[in-house]
Amino acid sequence: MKSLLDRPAPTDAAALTLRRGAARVLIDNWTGTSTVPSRTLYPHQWSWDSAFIAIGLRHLSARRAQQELESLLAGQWADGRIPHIVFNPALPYDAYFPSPDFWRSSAAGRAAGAPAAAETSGIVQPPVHALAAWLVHRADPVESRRRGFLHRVLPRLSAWHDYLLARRDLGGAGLAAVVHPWEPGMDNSPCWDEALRRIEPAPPDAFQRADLDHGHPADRPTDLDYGRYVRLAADYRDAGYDDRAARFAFAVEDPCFNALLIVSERALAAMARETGADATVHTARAEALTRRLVARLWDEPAGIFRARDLITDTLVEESSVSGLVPLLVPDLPPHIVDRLLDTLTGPSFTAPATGLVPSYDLRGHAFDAHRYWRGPAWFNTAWLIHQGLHTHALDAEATALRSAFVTEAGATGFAEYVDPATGRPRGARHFSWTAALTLDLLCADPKEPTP
Ligand code: 9WN
Repeated sequence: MKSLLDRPAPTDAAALTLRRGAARVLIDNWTGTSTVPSRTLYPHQWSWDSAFIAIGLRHLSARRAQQELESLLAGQWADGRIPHIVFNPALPYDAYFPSPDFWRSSAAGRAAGAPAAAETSGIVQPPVHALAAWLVHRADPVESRRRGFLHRVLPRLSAWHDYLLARRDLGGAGLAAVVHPWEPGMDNSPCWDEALRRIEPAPPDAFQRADLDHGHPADRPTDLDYGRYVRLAADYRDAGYDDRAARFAFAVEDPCFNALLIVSERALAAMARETGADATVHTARAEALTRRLVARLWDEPAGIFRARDLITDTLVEESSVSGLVPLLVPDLPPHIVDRLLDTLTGPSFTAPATGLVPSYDLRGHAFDAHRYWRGPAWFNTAWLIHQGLHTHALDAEATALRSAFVTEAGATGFAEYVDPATGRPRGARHFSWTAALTLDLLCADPKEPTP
């Protein structure tokens, strides 16, 4: 990619207005060291949000994009995990639930290597970070080299992947498992319903939700779901966040999570080549992960990747957008790419009103156009699928999705998600990753290859 100064400024008036609007959201949500997903609903730093945000910020300031990732990495644990939230110590506990006094990371996570200087959660989110770091480097390689950015982040990102592949290989087959519905980032997906039914919820008076102060109850998970989220997180905390000691009641191999790990391993290989380090370990891992993803999670009759529930060792018979994200993986067998495209463009995932991709099968029994990850269309998954379509030279489909994305992002004031049937905005507005990824689609070269 050319450096920022070498790239032509956009001349189209509508694109310029959108670009300014997206930049405004990112400026308003910047805290001085990182970007909050939303000033109201999510006032701390979130892990995969920061990666998506850095991908957009690189078009405004490569330096700030580096800082976004490095501030997140400052919350990394000694065992390699990148926590899903790094808390802002200046905010009161009731700004978000679960708050630092619930996670108690610096005390309960001490043996697992939680930092003493920052309070964080103890669970993780999808590994988009190495992909983001590579894209940030590519946006301004001169500035990146001058600041030694890759030299600083490569060891930390390698340790993060080592953690996932060693401590989180709970199925013993070489894929990373998630142990809480917040970890795959698609918290309330119907994919987790069956597994969650086995969990005894925490009693309602044991916790106080903060999300309903800012979000509409119809858009958010139910109290019963929250009770189960709390139970799972508290049990993990009480086991010292120790993956070898904890007895996980929820353990799943998720296709989106593992596809992102593959692409991020490829990004680590690219970073290693760039810095003169050994890339072969990362290339070999990406190849092995790709084979395992196909062997363990591809559902041939359904034409989509599915989550594997490790407690029952069965594929979860629900189709969600997570199962389409592996389009990102360059070395997928060609017939799988063809089948994924059929599913993406078929009746289960075609939302004519918006042209975006619903988070769950439009014809599925649990489809809900408003409620969190149970149907609404999200912009981060659209961006990932857009990159995947380009990866497989499906340029016409990628262009159509890009156009739907920028139209809906602009029309909804950078909403967190939209009703795929009407295009109405839902959840938070001025949502950071929607703005950041809009900027990326407006500014990045669509032919820039995925690592
Ligand atoms: C819990 C911040 C996060 C996203 C997740 C999204 C939502 C949190 C919540 O918001 O989750 O982590 O309170 O619902 O599901 O993907 O990272 O934007």
